[in-house]
Amino acid sequence: MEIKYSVCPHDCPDTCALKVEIQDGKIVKVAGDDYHPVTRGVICEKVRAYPERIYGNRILYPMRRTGKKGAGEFERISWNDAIDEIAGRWVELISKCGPESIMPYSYGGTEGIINKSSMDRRLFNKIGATAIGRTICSVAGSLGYQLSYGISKGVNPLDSVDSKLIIFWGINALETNMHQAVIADAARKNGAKIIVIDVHRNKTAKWADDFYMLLPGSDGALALGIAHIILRDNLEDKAFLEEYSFGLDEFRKKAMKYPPDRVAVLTGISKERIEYLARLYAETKPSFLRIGNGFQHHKNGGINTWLISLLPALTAAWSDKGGGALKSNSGYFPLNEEALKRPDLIKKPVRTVNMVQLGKALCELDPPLMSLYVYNSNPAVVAPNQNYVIRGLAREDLFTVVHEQTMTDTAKWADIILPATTSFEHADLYVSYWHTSLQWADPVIPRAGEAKPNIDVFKLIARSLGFNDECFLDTEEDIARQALDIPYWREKGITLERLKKERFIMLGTEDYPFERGKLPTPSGKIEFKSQKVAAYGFSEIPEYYPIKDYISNGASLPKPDFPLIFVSPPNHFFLNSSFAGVSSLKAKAREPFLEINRKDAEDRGISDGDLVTIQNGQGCVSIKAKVLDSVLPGVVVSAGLWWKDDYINGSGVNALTPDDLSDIGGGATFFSSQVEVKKI
Ligand SMILES: Nc1nc2c(c(=O)[nH]1)N[C@H]1C(S)=C(S)[C@@H](COP(=O)(O)OP(=O)(O)OC[C@H]3O[C@@H](n4cnc5c(=O)[nH]c(N)nc54)[C@H](O)[C@@H]3O)O[C@H]1N2
Ligand SMILES: Nc1nc2c(c(=O)[nH]1)N[C@H]1C(S)=C(S)[C@@H](COP(=O)(O)OP(=O)(O)OC[C@H]3O[C@@H](n4cnc5c(=O)[nH]c(N)nc54)[C@H](O)[C@@H]3O)O[C@H]1N2
Ligand code: SF4
Ligand SMILES: [Mo]
Repeated sequence: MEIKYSVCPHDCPDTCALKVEIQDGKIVKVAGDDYHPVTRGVICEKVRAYPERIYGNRILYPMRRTGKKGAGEFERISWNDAIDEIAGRWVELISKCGPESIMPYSYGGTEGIINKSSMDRRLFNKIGATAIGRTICSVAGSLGYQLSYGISKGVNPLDSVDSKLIIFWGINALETNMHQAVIADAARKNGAKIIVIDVHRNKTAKWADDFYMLLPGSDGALALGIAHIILRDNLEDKAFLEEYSFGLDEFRKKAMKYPPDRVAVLTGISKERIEYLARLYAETKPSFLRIGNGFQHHKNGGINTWLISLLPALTAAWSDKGGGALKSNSGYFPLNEEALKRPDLIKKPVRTVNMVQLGKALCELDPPLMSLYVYNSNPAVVAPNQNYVIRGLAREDLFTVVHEQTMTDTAKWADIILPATTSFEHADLYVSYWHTSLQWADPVIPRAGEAKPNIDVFKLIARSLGFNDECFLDTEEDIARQALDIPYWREKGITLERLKKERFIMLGTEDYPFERGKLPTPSGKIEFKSQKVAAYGFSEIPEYYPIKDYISNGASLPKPDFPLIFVSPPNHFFLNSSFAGVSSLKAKAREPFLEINRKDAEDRGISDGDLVTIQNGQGCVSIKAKVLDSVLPGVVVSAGLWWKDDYINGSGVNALTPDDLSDIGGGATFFSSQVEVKKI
């Protein structure tokens, strides 16, 4: 038995350090690294099941489509043939239709910097391919938070153990950020109170001390209501605000328009409960707001995140260790993006497609996209407006390449499938968007079959296309060195050599956003008023815009036809759509189901366990209903992201989600979906 160390590559805030047990060259157990101060030997059950994922249904060699598009019939070919075919088709497309007829599509399959965003960007920049805007996850919330603080930096989660009030706002931490829940539990043992604000009673809400169930997308109204009470009752920290904030006077006028009785109507929370929450927040120190992705997947998600992120400024929560907020901590990891991605290789400006609107891009773009190269993503399952995405992938004249570890719903639509290594089979550099450790992982097992890491494939294609730039020869270690080659890392004495020796390096918290006078906002202060937001077409003082002002999917039909808001958050047992092909995890997750409130169920003659259809102008999903009081009337919830065949009618939750864009940043609006539910 051999013990080796690795890093979890998945798109999860925890970025766990892993301890891997290996027998006869095979992984037999994946556990948490006991030495890592955040992981502390504990990981989720998804990654504990990894041996099944590595040695289960892997794609082991390159394949070419033999049957009809989407039929899933393929023949084995050699790597040489696969690369020749891809390069050959692209050379032809570039000369006939121009380089912008080719487009990459990727997201967070691996969060390793090297295989996520280095050689791929170089190659597609050099080609002059259509660019992809990677907006599917967190852009609206990140930009919203940055309107306040100028950068994605917040509380070091390890410090939140000292907090006395922890609010999980739109985050199902127990399932999606488990180590934050572990830390919160330790804080609770020291007397902290844990509160959850969410649209349904999820696992985290059941575990918390108090739960506020509100109407989808009404978070901005709640934040204004809390601000109203704090300012009305003189509970704000005047000295802190005087020194570190900008635009408070005008914000105060706005907040005064949100008294508790009005906010109660907008949010569905009673005015007494709103009063209680605001006082508790203002009077408990340190207070920590863990801001999640839930509400920023609505059409008003960016501005709502801005509003929520201003609350810790009102109370000067930032002044205490363990106090403040945390949306994303990616700002602690600046990298040398120019060296990684080589934007200088772009010869002339190219068009950009928003990844949220893949169906539209494939079906409507003029001049059309003629080739799609998918890696690190499973758009047939994860992208909104699924039926439109499938219509695009089904185009006979679209040359689709999918580089994958397993036979996903997207891979079935490929013309060429390429086998990808897992993170245990290749080296990479890892940052986290939650904790503050930089990590390195070497491969710990041999590559499965003929699988190759992303960067190797991009290098082969570059060579085949005759690209001689030296950057197409770089190894993983070359790229990692380039990524860290900026003053930030040099000043901290952090090099690849040191990282490889130490495996992980924890950064300090000296760069907190409230660091005196150094905020990278236009005013240099926390902004209650923003000039930047005008660029998105909103007023300089944050306002609450209800989602119903934006809702448009199924707009061709009158709104009363789709009176329910449909929320489809991620699944405890899967990581987005990854792991939804792992049998033991699927068995634990049982089957997809819909949570519906008793009143909505009664109105529709639906009983617990009935089969129902969820429908709107875009699609229809057949599913089992659970009648519960865990959601408000008017709201239905179904956790994703099962693969399509696991639904009775072969249609997943994203058949119902809109490809409309969020208020700021062009983000995804998965949860602002309108539907009707009917008994089958
Ligand atoms: N087990 C597991 N962990 C994961 C993932 C996974 O798929 N599975 N995915 C990873 C990824 S990529 C991400 S981005 C994160 C996402 O993890 P989170 O930040 O937790 O975000 P979500 O789970 O999308 O939504 C969180 C909660 O917000 C609620 N919500 C929906 N609309 C609203 C609203 O209007 N207001 C409020 N207050 N709440 C609302 C949802 O019901 C849900 O309970 O998790 C990561 N971790
Ligand atoms: N309805 C609804 N839809 C959602 C969400 C939701 O909450 N509700 N969440 C959204 C969010 S927040 C996100 S981040 C997206 C996530 O969407 P994706 O980033 O597409 O996430 P995954 O479903 O995990 O798919 C990643 C794929 O990459 C593959 N992969 C892993 N490592 C490698 C590698 O090294 N090389 C290659 N070539 N492939 C690799 C995996 O096998 C997997 O199939 O989904 C979004 N979709
Ligand atoms: S998915 Fe998240 S919690 Fe699970 S091992 Fe990976 S980083 Fe840790
Ligand atoms: Mo995400």
